[in-house]
Amino acid sequence: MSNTRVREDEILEGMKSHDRRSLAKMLSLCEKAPDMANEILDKLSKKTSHVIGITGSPGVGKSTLISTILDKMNGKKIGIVVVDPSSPFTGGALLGDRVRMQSHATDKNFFIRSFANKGALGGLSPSIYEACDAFEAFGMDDVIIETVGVGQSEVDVANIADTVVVVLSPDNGDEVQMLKAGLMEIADLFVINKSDNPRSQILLSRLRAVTSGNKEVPIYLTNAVTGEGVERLLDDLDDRFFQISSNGILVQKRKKRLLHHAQSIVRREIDHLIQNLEINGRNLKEIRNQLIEELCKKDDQNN
Ligand SMILES: Nc1nc2c(ncn2[C@@H]2O[C@H](COP(=O)(O)OP(=O)(O)OP(=O)(O)O)[C@@H](O)[C@H]2O)c(=O)[nH]1
Ligand SMILES: [Mg+2]
Repeated sequence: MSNTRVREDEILEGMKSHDRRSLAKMLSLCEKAPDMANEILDKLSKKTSHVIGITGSPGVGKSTLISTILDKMNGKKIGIVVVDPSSPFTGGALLGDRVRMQSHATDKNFFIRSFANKGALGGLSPSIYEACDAFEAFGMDDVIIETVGVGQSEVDVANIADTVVVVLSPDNGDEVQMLKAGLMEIADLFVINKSDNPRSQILLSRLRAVTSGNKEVPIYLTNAVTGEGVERLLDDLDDRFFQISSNGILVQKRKKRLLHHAQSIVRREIDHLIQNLEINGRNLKEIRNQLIEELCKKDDQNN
């Protein structure tokens, strides 16, 4: 048997016996060798976890909220995906996030994993779909995905999450005015975090005014540092999962997720083909570099 096959079998067996090291390997495969990851995942039965996307502008308190949520999870098994905001917007805050969240990393019920945000146009990395499947195959009760609400990633998160939580904060000036239509559309519920800031009440009334007339989107006020309001949010998240499981919405969401996952696999294959394409013995990178050089030369001559 080849080494790769032995490794695949080890991961498969490890996943079945809830071995955390195997889950770690599985998640690395999701990122580095998604085809192999999918092959293993196909052989595993999956729990339907509640997949919760938590999105919002940089610094609104998403990671702090997730840490507080984890504090309150008595015995629930949770997988957490933090989409590495490798953009200049939030690069600095990332280390802080990790430190806060990592205080939970040794808890055997939680598994935290960062993913590079390398999807096209700032969208989510396609490996997130496989990572989500891996957490479900491991038997997690909930899967939480933190993404920064800039670019395409917040819209993408709606393609994978069963419930999208949009977090706002009174720190960010008039956030309601800044709320992009896309974010409004994908929100299943809003959280106004940093309720200790008195301006949160103004934000609440503005948000109520903007959302009235649209679909009913509940709004929660939380203080992620003290935990105020977080329990109510968690109870309602559980209730919502129960509701969407029984009224057919979850089935629709899962169909949508499958479709987007399939599209992401096709896109990844095409990307791979393009990367490896050769024209007259030269790959695309060489051709592109030569083109850039020629264009720069022309530009120099014109100036
Ligand atoms: N006063 C107050 N501060 C908070 C609250 N929640 C978070 N913070 C602080 O806000 C800052 C940013 O919190 P993070 O949890 O890193 O925010 P984030 O949304 O994950 O940020 P990015 O991942 O960079 O987008 C930290 O200094 C937190 O301590 C809150 O409810 N009240
Ligand atoms: Mg964060």
